[in-house]
Amino acid sequence: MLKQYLKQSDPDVYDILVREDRRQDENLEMIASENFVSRSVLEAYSSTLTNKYAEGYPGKRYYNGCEHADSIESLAIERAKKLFGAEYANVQPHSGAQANMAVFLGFLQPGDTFLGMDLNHGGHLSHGSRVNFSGRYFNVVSYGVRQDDQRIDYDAVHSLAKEHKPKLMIAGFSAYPRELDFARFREIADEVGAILMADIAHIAGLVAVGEHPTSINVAHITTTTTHKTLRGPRGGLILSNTEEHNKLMNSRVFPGTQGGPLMHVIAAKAVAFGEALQADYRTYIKQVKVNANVLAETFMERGFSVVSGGTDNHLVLLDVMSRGVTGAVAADELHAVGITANKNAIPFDTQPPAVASGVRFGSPALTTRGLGADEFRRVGHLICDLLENIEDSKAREQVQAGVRELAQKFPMDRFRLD
Ligand code: DSN
Repeated sequence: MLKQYLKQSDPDVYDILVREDRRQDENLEMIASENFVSRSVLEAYSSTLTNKYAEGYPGKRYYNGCEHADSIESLAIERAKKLFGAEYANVQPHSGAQANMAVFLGFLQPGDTFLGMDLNHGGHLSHGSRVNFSGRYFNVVSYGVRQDDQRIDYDAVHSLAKEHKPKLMIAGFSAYPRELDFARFREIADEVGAILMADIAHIAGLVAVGEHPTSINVAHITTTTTHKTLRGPRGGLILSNTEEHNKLMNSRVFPGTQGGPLMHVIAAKAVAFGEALQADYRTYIKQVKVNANVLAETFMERGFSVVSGGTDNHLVLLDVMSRGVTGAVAADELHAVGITANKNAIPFDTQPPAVASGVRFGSPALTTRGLGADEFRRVGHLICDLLENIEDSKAREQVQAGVRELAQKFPMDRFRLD
């Protein structure tokens, strides 16, 4: 419906949107942080709630006319609490970074020290990168992974915490393929009197269905995005366990860091949380893990080096430099044959971030599209075929044909409103 009007009124925008639909149809989406939302999520997202200003919280708004905004936000909160087994939820953050900013504003003063995972070892921009607000306004101490097995060195985290006495510690990542030990993080946080924030943006879907140990009631505060494994609209979420922390987080989201909430996005979050509470979502998440594992195994069978020797979650970090190709070249070459993934630093990378030695792959989007273990094995081989024959145009054509065949076998129509 939406696009039929747009086609008439604004053909320029319409054309771009149709081209994006086609791109999603024709390519295999393997960016670990992306997914495909359902039609129901899209419908809620494109609802007239986009027109409504609703500063404040349900029952305590600054403007009138918020009765339905109140209902939808209350429903989203209840579903989020049920899904994660949390006492309190704030569904207003526009993104994961905004959720994190609200936590920093709640527990830290400018110049205070916090401990987060190094971006180059798999952390996130908002966990203390020098170019991000988190690194500009606070004193950042970073932890990383061990060189030998590329897993988080909890003893080193412990030593850093004792030495620097951070006020806040972050357990979370954007490129770490292994389970996080939230209980160990909390033990360390308690010893030094720090608040523990778990950022489960990548693994929220796994946590929700018990396919990754939960951070709820282990960390003081949990932040997440809603659009990665959780398969909802783009956005953020904060979960907490006590009334005191809930009040603090609410005030730091609004008026602390945001103005009016995006009510149409909150409606779409409610739909996505409802979907994640269904039994088939658990089946989906289990398949996400199986598929990522198959991909890692395929890479290793073909002699490629995979960071940490495999995966426990939805992502695989492939060390392409060990085969003489940079992450940037590998990601561009993959893009040229229809596989979308991103270059990524690997731990102890010798290349600058814009070049990088790795490529990060994720299974969430293609699993939603319907690909199973056999297809992921096939995709893994196609990726290796390309990376092993980067100069060979015939090999490239064969890989491209394989990608096209898979894409056609799993059509995307059911993810569209028109
Ligand atoms: N851009 C996201 C990711 O790809 O992990 C994190 O913000």
